[in-house]
Amino acid sequence: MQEFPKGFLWGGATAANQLEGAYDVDGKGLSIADALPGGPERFNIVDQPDFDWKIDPDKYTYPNHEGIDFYHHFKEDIALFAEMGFKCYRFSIAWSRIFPNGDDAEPNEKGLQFYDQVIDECLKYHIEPVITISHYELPLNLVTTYGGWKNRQLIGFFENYAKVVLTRYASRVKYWMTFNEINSALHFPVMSQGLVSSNGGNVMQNRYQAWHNQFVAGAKAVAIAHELRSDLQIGCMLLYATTYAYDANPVNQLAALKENQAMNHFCGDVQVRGKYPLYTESLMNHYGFSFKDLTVTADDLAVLAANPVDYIGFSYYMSTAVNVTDKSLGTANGNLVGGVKNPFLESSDWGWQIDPTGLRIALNELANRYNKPVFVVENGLGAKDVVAADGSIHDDYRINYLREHIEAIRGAISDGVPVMGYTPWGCIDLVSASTGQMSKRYGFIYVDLDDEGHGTGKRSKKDSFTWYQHVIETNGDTK
Ligand code: BGP
Repeated sequence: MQEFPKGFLWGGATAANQLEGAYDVDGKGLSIADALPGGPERFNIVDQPDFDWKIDPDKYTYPNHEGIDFYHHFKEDIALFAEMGFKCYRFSIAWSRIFPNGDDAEPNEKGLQFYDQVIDECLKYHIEPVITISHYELPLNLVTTYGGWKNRQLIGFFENYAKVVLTRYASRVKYWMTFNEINSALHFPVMSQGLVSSNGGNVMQNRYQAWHNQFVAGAKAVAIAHELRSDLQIGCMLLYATTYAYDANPVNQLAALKENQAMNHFCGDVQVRGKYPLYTESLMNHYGFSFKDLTVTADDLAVLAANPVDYIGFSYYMSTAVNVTDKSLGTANGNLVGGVKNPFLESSDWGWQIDPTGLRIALNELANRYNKPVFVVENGLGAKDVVAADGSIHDDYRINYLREHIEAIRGAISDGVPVMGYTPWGCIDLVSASTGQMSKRYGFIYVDLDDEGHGTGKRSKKDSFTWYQHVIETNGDTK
């Protein structure tokens, strides 16, 4: 049987805004995540023309404000990760802890000290930190005052922020990523770009302008990182949903190819190859504008060309299928990707189509497209867990999902794909990005909190905890 490489980075992944809590503690400013309502309201805001980002406790709940209070429990939580044998831990830095308003002249030392402690706690157990610089937590002021990422000024603010955190932590942290799921903005630009419909203009042009600014900002971070430490690895992070044509109808095949270009490949093509792909103009024309309509300088293009990322980090939860010829087919749900229901696949409670083979395909596609290492930095099953009377949590459905996906990674390795590691999402239960609530759980570690944030916050081990511990200990035995 194909073995996992020595030094394979087994671990888990989280994001600051979904677990830290302490949203206004020690000088932290507000971020987008702090102003997003929990529950069904969350997804509706993107199309509310008058959405104004005002925190309104009478109208909304804000589960991110407390999270799972990792801010005060990180030692206990990292000790549990260590007990599972984690080789790495992927987390993000909350930009608004470091620059509370995003445009501040000086960083907030207390915020920097918090991540000093988190990093040192990981290193104490020989856990390699893997840091996402920006994960759906843009400082709110950059949205309300500057209009989000479509404003070029954000390039400078981000560069400043990236320089501060990279300089502070680079000697202790080798693995980094720039923007979480940068391509998710195609469908939901709120969390990653700070854009809502009320920004006006051609909404798709806004998104592509915002992307351009993010590409340049990310490339500048890559330059800073490599200057600080030549062996530092800094990647992009893509939301990858393997996309099939529903059938052999060439019309559907072409539609699937276009969908792949728009969703799965565009951002990676720019960030990994350092230049815009050949299909750029056709893609933009489809949305009613031209590349010439964007503000892009010659210097921007030079920065992109000089600073491609080192590896491709990506999240993988599901696949999707495209059919433009038969309108009677039902839509498959997903938080950020749609498509039609694939009759060969089962779905999670939230309608996400479970497809381990799709992960093997994704790994082959990405590694061979770019000829660079790939890192599965998110994967997992969101499910409702039940605590038995004796306190145990039997999450065999999660174990089955993860086992099949790890076996798919093994398959990809046997196909010749250089896979750096695997960090399942939400290794400890945390607030869901799409629902803003707790009951959609991913963790190996259960956290006693409900959708209203009520509960003891106590951590307990699910069955998957011991199972994953064995996987890591044996470097890949999933039995
Ligand atoms: C990705 C995000 C994560 C995470 C995950 C699961 O899109 O990068 O932040 O939350 O999906 O999604 P959800 O929490 O909506 O189930």
